[in-house]
Amino acid sequence: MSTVPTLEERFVGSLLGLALGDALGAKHEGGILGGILWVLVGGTRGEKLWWTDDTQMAVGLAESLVECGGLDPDRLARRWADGYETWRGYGHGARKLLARVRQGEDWRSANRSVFPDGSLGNGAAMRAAPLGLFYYADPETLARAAEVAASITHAHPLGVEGGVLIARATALALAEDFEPGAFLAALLAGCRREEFRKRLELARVWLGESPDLRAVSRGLGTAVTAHESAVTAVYAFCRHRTDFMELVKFVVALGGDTDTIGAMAGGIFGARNGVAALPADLLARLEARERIESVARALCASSEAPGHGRSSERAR
Ligand code: AR6
Ligand code: MG
Repeated sequence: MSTVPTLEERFVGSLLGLALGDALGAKHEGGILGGILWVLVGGTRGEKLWWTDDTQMAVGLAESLVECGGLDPDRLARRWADGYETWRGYGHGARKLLARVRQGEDWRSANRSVFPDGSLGNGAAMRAAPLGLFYYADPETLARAAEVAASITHAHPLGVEGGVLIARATALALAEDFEPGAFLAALLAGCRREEFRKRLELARVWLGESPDLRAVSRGLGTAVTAHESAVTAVYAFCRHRTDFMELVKFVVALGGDTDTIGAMAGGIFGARNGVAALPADLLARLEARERIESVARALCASSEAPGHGRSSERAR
């Protein structure tokens, strides 16, 4: 029988699960054409499993939380802008916005420069796991920090809600006692937007059923928008919460934004099951595995450090 993972193993599992879900989903995003494009830009060079913008931003966020002892949105915005790499496959809005921040513009204006009401893409949700890990013991600060971190690039209320939902789901997955019905009920209790609420309700109904792929993708969505992908990832995890490869296969079979749904679901899966539940052969091929593992350990140490509550005041 497997043993219960430690908190540190869950932190490591979450960030590695996110990166692996992203890397495995990447060559399937956008169907056959998307796969060809990913190969052409270099994402599947050799044996390595290369990750996309999802992991690039999640790792940047985790490193920033450790370095600053909490969320410092100005430094985080600069880190994300400096870490931008074209070939990772950023969303069009995110690419333009990060270029403006790199040129010195404040994120508070840049985040409405492409879409006047802000982005509602799933970019805030795809990278939210480190926030759920770092602030897991303080749900109110977690929600506030997730809102601020989301709005650096995703100022639209739907984009923000996606970031908050995935951060909260990751934190809830760390709980000792876990039950999917209670997990979805807790997510619903803290969810304000109808676009997310109706999908969470559907996911709750589906816990007792096994709807086919078509029903899931129609009912929950597989798009690049936050409300049409974040709950899909939460549901995918609820359906395949003990077998990582079954989870990835399900996400890939759903189609659409497979890397990002894989990243969100993988981060929650890893927080629940720990690193030992991830396939070792694939982890050995994962890009920058040591860097991810090391920041996850540091994140765990700082989340438990004395003064953590004080430093998290910066999230206000
Ligand atoms: N109005 C209309 N369309 C919008 C709006 C809006 N307010 N906001 C976003 N879109 P973006 P992301 C559409 O660019 O969320 C990558 O593959 C618009 O078509 O902010 O960071 C990532 O890995 C825009 O280009 O990017 C994710 O999988 C798109 O939504 C995915 O793309 C994405 O918003 C989204 O990344
Ligand atoms: Mg993506």
